[in-house]
Amino acid sequence: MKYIYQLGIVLIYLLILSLPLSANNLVLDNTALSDIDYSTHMVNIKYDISWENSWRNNGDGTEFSADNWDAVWVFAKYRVSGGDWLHCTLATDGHTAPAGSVIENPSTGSDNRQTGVFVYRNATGFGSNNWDNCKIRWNYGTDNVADDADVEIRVFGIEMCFVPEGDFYLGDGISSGTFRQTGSNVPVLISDAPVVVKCSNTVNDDSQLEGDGILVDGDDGIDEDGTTTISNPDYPTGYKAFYCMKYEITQGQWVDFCNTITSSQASKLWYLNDTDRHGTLGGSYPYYTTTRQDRNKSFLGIVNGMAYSDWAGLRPMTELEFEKACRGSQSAVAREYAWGTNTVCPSVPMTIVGTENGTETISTDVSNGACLYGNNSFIGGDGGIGPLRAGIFARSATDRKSSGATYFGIMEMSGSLWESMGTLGNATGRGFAGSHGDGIMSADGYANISDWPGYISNKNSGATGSGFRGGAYYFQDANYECISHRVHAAYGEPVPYYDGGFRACRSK
Ligand SMILES: [Ca+2]
Ligand SMILES: [Ca+2]
Ligand SMILES: [Ca+2]
Repeated sequence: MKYIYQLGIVLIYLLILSLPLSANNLVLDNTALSDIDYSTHMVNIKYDISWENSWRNNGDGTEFSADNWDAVWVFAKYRVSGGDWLHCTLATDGHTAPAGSVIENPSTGSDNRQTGVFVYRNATGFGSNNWDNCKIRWNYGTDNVADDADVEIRVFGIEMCFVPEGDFYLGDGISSGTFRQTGSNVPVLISDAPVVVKCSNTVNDDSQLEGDGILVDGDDGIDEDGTTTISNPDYPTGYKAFYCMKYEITQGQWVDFCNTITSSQASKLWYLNDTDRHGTLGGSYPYYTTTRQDRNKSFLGIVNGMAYSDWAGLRPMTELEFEKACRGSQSAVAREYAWGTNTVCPSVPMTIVGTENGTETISTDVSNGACLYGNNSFIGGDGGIGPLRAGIFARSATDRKSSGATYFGIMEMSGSLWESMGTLGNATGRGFAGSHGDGIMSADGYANISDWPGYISNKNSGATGSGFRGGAYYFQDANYECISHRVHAAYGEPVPYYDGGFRACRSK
């Protein structure tokens, strides 16, 4: 869909590209520019947005009395006269939220660039959102776009869940490598007071974490190399509020990403491999395609995930945030999964019902804990072994166990694909200061945020500072899916494997 506008006395041709995104029924369309102000060099990017199974809860009087909700991270890319796609710097005010919605400006990074906004419900409720004529204010003057430029716009949305500020437990007392208190395998409470975090037996953490431990103060950061003085006040400890992607990155999201970067960047990040249900990607730059938009994207490691995070204005999560996002305010359960119990669905071949076009379902008894593991071939659908559609276990009006949902409604944190994130297990990982991506990768397709885990060795395809959590479809041993299992938590692996996925987050 293309529009040509004539605004004011200056002819401005605005070729607007409408890009519906299908990430579990999230649709952004009817994109247009409006309300241009030549004196301030601002213009509204208008769009309609809808998605299903949205919610906003009021607190129940516990520590998590702040609301919990799902949201969409909305950001936009532009290009002038068919040049490279660049990131739209938004204004910090002047957005228009339709009735029933909120548009929230996020915290900004050290460069003070506003890379996107969060859109979510303005009141308690559950169901579909359908908001027309949302407007976000683009400060095109800051981006050095001329008033008479020929501009194309693409608007993107990523479903996320809000994780409020509050105390939480690290460790489950028994999983391999679990975080623990000093003296025993007892889970450790992260609060706004300092506490020493250690880990149990593991082969990948450094001697500091396994030995004396690391001082963690929820709202004040960590002591990177010991147990006495906070030296990294910006380390994302999980105590402070953040948003976490509701799903692992999908094939559709990866296609959209690779079609909106340069060809040389895409040559580093686009990867064809037919192993384990990944052979549904095709096409060529900048017209990459997938026949399975909503399938979780495999063959992603920390290097790929950080590139996506930088481009989207997000950041990697830490393994502390991972446990907070799963467990919430609840007490730790020995060998617990993302849904808060230690039972898991049986490792048997699952049946996919329907064509895998985003409407398919799973017909399997998952009442004891829904997740994908066990290395079994599917019956029905496309068959084979590998990842499923994002959120396929989600069921309304049931408990967390049968949906596999975390305390905050986040999906596939146990099973599906391994997720790369920042580790507490070595110095590089502990140097992570939680900086956000600025929308712009390096020319050669890497994230270029200096404090991110793995950044220093990025150019050599390294991954020091990162590790894996949450297990994957490949494992027959369900212990890998436990949320405190840390055997690979400091195992930086640069090569994107068949069972590797990624999700990003953003500080509130
Ligand atoms: Ca404190
Ligand atoms: Ca996962
Ligand atoms: Ca960057």
